[in-house]
Amino acid sequence: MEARPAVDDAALGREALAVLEANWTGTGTVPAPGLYPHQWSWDSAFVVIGLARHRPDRARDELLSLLGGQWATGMVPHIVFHTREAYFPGPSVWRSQEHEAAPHVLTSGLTSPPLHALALWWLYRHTGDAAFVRQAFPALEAQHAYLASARDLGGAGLAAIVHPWESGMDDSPAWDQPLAALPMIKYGYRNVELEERHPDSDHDRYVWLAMRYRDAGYSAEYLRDEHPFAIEDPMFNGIWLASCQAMAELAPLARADPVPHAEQAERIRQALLDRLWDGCFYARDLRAGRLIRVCTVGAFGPLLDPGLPSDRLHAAVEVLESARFMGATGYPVPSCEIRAAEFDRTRYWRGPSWVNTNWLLRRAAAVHSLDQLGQQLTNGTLRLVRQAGFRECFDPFDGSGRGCRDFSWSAALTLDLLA
Ligand code: 9WN
Repeated sequence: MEARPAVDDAALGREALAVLEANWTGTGTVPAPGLYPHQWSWDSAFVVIGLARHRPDRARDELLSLLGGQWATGMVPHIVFHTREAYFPGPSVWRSQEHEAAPHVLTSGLTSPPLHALALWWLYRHTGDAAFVRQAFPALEAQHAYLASARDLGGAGLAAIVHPWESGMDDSPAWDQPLAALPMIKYGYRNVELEERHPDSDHDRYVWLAMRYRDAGYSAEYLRDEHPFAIEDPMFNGIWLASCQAMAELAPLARADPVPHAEQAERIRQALLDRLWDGCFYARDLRAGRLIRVCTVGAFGPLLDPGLPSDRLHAAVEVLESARFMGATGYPVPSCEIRAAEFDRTRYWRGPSWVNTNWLLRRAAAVHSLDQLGQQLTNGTLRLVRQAGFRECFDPFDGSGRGCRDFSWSAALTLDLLA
């Protein structure tokens, strides 16, 4: 494992700010130099959270720049292409410019976990900038209205993801079964970096799914009636619920009605409990009509809800602290339970620990006053970045770094953990 010279908190904070400075393009923060040369949606929300105390000006620019990619439907895309840097799949695959609802800036056609209202709330909490809340609020209201209308494919109050990329956890074992049910596609697109991340067949299926949606004109009716991948994910919906609660709290500042946002949060809570709970939260495959019984870090998304009934909270925390997750590894929190056949400590969302999910779980611990758990998550995460740097993800057993270096959300959330 790579050794780094010991750094104190102040030096670590300076390093984190330097990474974010280097990854700022003048319009937005790229997730990492090289592999990810554009603005990714939930990455940006994490950057806003991390910069809230230190660079509120930059945090505001980051959020507005991302929201500049919002479609007239309210959809906030998972990638905004501010530059011409090559990336696959890039603008020529998504062809957003051919869609009447798309903005001038080029974007992908998919969305991503709706963390943005929680990020705005975080920024307000640290700056008290009500004018900015008023400015950003309508776009986030539209984002939530889009999810409620175009993505409630199960009709019960949850938003469905229609592509693994929309989960932010693209190669999670939770998507193995629904992907395997798709036809075997062979495009033979070659991208060495992506091939290291995903087996060929998965990548071809990712592209095929995206192109089917595109060719159907990114239509909500097509998603409802035909699209073969539709999943209610507990992390996506747990984040959405937390963002609805954030909207309810911010609404008075924006001279808006908090009630619809609070009601939306309650609908999501009820649907999470009714549809995704069976001893822990699982994703539901709407096309196969069943739960996907592999327990991943996504299972803990609903813990972000302060109103989660205490029996479910305690049962879920027991799983989190057990030898299935944190109890068995030296570092928090493996992205898949380690006893699952699919667990792989070396491959992205199939085992490694991530700073962003650790941060979300630490937030969940804070809303439930689980102080010891929160401290364990904070200390373990800081230990990872101190030892291995701001890597994309980490081996949960020995803490060694994996994926990209100088990864923006690892740096941004470190700033928050140090505060
Ligand atoms: C596909 C940018 C993104 C993150 C996701 C992470 C990864 C892309 C990929 O990188 O996804 O969008 O190439 O696998 O899984 O969470 O937003 O950092």
